[in-house]
Amino acid sequence: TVPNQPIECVPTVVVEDDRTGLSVETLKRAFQDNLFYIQGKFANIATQNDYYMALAYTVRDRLLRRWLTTAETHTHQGVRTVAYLSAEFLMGPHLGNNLISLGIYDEAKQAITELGLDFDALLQQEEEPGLGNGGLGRLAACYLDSMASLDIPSIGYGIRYEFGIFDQDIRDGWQIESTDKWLRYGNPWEISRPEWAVEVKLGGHTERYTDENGRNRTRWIPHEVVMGIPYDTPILGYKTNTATTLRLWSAAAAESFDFAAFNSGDYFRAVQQKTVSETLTKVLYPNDESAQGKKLRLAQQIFFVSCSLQDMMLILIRQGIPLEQFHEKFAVQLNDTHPAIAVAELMRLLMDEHGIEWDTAWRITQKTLSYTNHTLLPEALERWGMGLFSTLLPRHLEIIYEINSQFLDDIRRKFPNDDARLSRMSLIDEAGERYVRMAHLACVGSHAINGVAALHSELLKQDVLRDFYELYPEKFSNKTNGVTPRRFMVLSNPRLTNLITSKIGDGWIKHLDDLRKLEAFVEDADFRQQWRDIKLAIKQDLATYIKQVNGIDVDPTSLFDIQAKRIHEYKRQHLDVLHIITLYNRIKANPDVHITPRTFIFGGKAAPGYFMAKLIIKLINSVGDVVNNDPDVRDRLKVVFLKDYNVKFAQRVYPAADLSEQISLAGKEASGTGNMKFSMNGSLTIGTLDGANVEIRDEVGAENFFLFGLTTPEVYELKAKGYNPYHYYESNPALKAVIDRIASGGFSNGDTNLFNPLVSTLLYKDDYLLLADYQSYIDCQDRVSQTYLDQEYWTRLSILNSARMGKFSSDRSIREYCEDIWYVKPVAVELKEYVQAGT
Ligand code: 8GP
Repeated sequence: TVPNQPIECVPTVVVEDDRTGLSVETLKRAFQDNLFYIQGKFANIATQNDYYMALAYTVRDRLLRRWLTTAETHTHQGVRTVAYLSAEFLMGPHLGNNLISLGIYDEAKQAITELGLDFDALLQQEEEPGLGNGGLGRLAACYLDSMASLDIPSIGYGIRYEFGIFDQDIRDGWQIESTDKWLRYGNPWEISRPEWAVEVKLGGHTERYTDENGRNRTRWIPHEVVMGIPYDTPILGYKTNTATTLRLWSAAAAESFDFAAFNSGDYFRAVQQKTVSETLTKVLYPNDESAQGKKLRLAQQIFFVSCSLQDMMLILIRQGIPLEQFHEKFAVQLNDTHPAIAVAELMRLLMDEHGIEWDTAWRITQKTLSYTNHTLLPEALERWGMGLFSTLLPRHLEIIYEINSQFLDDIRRKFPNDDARLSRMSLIDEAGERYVRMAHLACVGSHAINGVAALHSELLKQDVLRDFYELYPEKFSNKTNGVTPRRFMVLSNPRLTNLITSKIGDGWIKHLDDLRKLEAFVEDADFRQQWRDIKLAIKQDLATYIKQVNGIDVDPTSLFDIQAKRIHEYKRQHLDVLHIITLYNRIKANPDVHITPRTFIFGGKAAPGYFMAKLIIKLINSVGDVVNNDPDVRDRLKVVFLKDYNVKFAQRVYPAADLSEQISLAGKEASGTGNMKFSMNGSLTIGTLDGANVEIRDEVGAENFFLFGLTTPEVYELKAKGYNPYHYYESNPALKAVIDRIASGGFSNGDTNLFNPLVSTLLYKDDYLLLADYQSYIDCQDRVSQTYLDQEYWTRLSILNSARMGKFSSDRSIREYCEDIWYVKPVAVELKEYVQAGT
């Protein structure tokens, strides 16, 4: 027999209760078995990680039947499947979430506790799979949870980076990066499937030839071939039998390829070839919203896209389904432009590898693909230098040229004599050095294009993708982002979950609109007291953590004002700092001034090469050093920078916030999703009319949202008439005093150089209009402080914020994608009884 082929006669498997039962007793037994048989340890030498692994395997065993049955059901029914292609999946720890989905969280906790172990410590033991930078990667993870929970046939395709997003430490106030070694102690959730490996070509050249039917065809002779090995992780839906798959590709050397080198005795070259292939999936690029144009990054993109498309084709071929039906069987979503090369790769596979004609291939491609844009920042729009592109992907370039020539003809027909439009829209940027424009490729090759919040989708149509909107208005729609309430409420905020469920039942976990029922309790003083007690207890926990990690004492009754997200100038963490310094100046001017006690908490990573973002981190820490230790402050203000913000940590932070800072410059944040997670957990928002804030405010009510700042049209207008930040500095004494305190070394022991790059950027450039929005922000923060003094009133607002967040469940987003873009319907998965062989 061939080792990687299924054997003819499949013996029936018996799944007995002992292995997969859900009772406390069976969980205990399985846990002990796994410690012995999988970890190979007696209890007396087992480490915390061994215990974690034993529990993880216990849980994984309980997913398998659902997972395999899901795949089998979908195959038998020949359903249309969503393939979500994303270079990032920021999953967060699996264990707790799987326990929640299986409905055995309490049982597992009891089992582990009865065995004398600390359950929470085992949950904390899990290394986070940080295979994403921020919003875009976390969105992909929320969408997998929702697709599974809604019984949508689906698969997530991505890259199995050996090193995920870097770990962040803070030394002397500065960010220090170190490699994330998440796989170091093994990953119990994944199953590798080397038998389903595929090959990806890179480099080389192309040749024409005539096939046996006399047709002109193209053949690609690559310089290099890399193997993609799939690693599958089950993603179980919440209290359903559907478990979807996250299939991540890992690169390996294609052994056979350099056989010649081995045979000729050039052992070294053959092995070197191996190391090149294996660097492909080594590390996640740590840039959030900026494209770098690195060859390895393009190689990563074609690698995972090609692996995924080939995998889909193999799935059809194995079932005898002709590839002409590809688009009927798969709806492929491109998560930003990182997988946009799929347009050319799908064409190539259909034509060159499977002999389908151009027109048919093009129809299949467009019907299959759809594209989500996640950013308005110009520096995030991906384009690849022609030299690099043609060296790595010579065949794709030919295909792109052909697509482009037909596309430009189309434009000429619809907009005759408009050369400016042609050059704006061309897939190739020919202004100076030549580039391939990936967003244009994605737009042309897809049947649907969407933004991620109402405002963002409008701005795409008016601005970034305006020409494409004019050409294909029917392709455009909005799909406002959402987040999963399973991870971000049930798992991360059990106390609030229990309180809510005690009042309105647990239906809200799958139908988040049901949270509206909480409104009936807003006037119930007991309920408000319970709500407040819970918030206080969570804040107390965070305060304990802060004491342990940062060594700072914070008062849990103070207003917890939190900004947690990637550090970026457009997100304006430094505007938050200007507010802190404003309050500090008020205290320095009059130590007895009334100040509502606040704890300012920041978390977030800066791209390692982004100097200004790193300087903002240093500023936050430096301001903290001064403010936290100045006796005049009398502990009324505290500033804390929490290091190494990630999903695991976010789950701790969202529930503890009183105030969520969503203060990006209007027109810059595509949507935001942290804004939703905070608000669900009863935090109020201070924010601009940016991204999804607009819709959050519409839902919760203007009176329950702290709004400030310029609107997007006002931003455009101000910039158009010539923005002069210095004018704001000169004419606002409070603002001037804040900037002067930084500039004069007030937070740098008198060093006037340290923060100079920041100060001069603000005074003379200020692309993100901090100075223009300053006064409006400060006034709004003063209203926040005033409001917080009335705790009963604040609690009402907090409850209403949670109660009105139904729209922002990722279940709602996924339903919209299914109806408008994917045309995929839920499929119920029934678990079959297993019968013993021979009976
Ligand atoms: C983010 C957007 O900034 C955020 O507003 C939005 O909520 C989120 O995507 C999900 O739609 N964009 C990115 O995370 C992003 O562009 N990441 C870069 C790594 C490519």
